[in-house]
Amino acid sequence: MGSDLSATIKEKYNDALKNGDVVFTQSSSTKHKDAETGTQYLVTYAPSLLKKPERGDDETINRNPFAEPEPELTVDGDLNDEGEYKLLLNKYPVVPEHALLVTKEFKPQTSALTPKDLFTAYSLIDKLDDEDEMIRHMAFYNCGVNSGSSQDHKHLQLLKLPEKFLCFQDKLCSGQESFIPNVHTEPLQDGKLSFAHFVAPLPEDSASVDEDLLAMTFIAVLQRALTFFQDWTNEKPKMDVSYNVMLTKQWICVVPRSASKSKQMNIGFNATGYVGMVLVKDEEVLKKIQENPHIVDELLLECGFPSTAGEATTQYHY
Ligand code: B4P
Repeated sequence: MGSDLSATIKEKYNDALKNGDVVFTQSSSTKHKDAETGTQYLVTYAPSLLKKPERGDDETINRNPFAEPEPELTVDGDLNDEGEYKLLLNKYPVVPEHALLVTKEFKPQTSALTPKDLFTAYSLIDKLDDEDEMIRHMAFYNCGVNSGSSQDHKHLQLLKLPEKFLCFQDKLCSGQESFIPNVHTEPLQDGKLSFAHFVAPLPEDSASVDEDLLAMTFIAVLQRALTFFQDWTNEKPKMDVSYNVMLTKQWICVVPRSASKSKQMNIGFNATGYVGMVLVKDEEVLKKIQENPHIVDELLLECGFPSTAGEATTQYHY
């Protein structure tokens, strides 16, 4: 499909939308700045999603929408003719042309990303991004029950990033050379944010990015995230391993997760929340965030783990 991938997705999406095969959710988005951390949040308010069934509801049990996806949503039934992936449209997008990279064979959403998963996602972003037009995409993977995922068949998601939106990871990586974290060099973490997140900048030139580089970088950041699930104290022996992976052409980030939803407010997060894109379904929550955007940082901490910025890995048991 090459460079016309973007046109193929657009055409498929427009047809599916027109024919009612894609169910687009209307929303309104506003930007808010957390004065304490300097972080920008894009808050998307979509009240109609409150009615959507969630993980665990009767309607969501025993149904795998990716086993035999609707042809109307299938952008490519065998991506790159490799027999490994399908590229689908998200049936319930909030952002147009939201695509899903799904394994052809069933694999669980709790399994780690493989070098091939990472490189396939990176190659798709590389085809879809347009530097001249300032069009950027992010691939993300919600792994494990506390990550915000609702489907158990392994899938990554591909989303166009909002125009003129800088994720905190962009600021963190700005002006940084790419590197693979190791025992001497920690992944980047923004010391102002309260929740743990591990970021590594990627090479500027996509020709220098291959499966090995992505795999080594991913494993290095993932290992830091997995530290939180090592049962050193036996305090939480049954905690499920859950994390979010976010990948752009500029960086890769892993965020360990302790909960999919907040207990203090009616809001949950998937990977998008941990780049500052906050989906809100409840009006009360929207009002609270508007009054004090710093609440988002507190909620992200509640659903994640405390930051380890400034600590050496040995200090947090890596
Ligand atoms: P998961 O990883 O399992 O779950 P999710 O993206 O967190 O979405 P969820 O379903 O929990 O919905 P939510 O209310 O949080 O991904 C499964 C994906 O498969 C979803 O995208 C789902 O829509 C899609 N899907 C389900 N049935 C399908 C079918 N039959 N065919 C094809 N695809 C199917 O979020 C609602 C929507 O908004 C989701 O699409 C979500 O990805 C998106 N979203 C969440 N936060 C966002 C943000 N901040 N900005 C933009 N979009 C956002």
